[in-house]
Amino acid sequence: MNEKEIRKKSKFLSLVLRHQPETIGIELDESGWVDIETLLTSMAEHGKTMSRETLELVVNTNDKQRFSLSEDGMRIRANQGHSVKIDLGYQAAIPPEILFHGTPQQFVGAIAHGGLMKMKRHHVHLHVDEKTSLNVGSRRGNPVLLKVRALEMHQAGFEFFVTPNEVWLTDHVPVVYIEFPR
Ligand code: HQG
Repeated sequence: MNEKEIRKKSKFLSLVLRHQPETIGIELDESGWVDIETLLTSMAEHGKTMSRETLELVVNTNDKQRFSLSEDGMRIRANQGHSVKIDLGYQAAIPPEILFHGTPQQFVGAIAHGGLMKMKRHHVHLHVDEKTSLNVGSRRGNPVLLKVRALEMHQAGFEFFVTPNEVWLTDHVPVVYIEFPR
């Protein structure tokens, strides 16, 4: 299987494990998990047949570790990025001093007014490194790198969560904690 095919399968898994499980008639539990047998059977019934080996390949080679298997290997879930209502159960954590957020140029004006908002997702997504953030921002336009004074926010009582693949999540970043490039 080539990279393009793997990416396509990963996108499909993101769709059903984060946004629209109903397209293949499955339900996620309250923490976002689904039984792998159920998932693969339902995919096959909807013309999206995938073997267990392929599923594991997609999970293990994923550039951003988007998915996790349960410890017993029976279940799978997306690590973050859901629009369906679930509770990922991540621990609150103390963020580093600075976290980054990459956004396309066309959103910067709105962010300068309302701060960073979670939009359709459950949280605002922040990263520890500039490169990842710039990649995120470049998906929809010319990327602009915003710096968030995360530790200061934490000290002021804002809650942060960290995912297994080191995406930092928070509810809202008020404008005062954002440094915009000049
Ligand atoms: C922007 C991908 C207007 C925000 C990536 C972003 C990431 C505002 C967009 C992960 C705003 C939402 C998350 C405001 C924020 N006014 N626009 N007040 N506040 N925005 O995709 O952070 O491939 O929901 O800057 O790699 O871009 O899914 O969030 O541009 O890690 O695994 O509104 O998604 O990972 O877009 O991306 P998104 P994001 P996956």
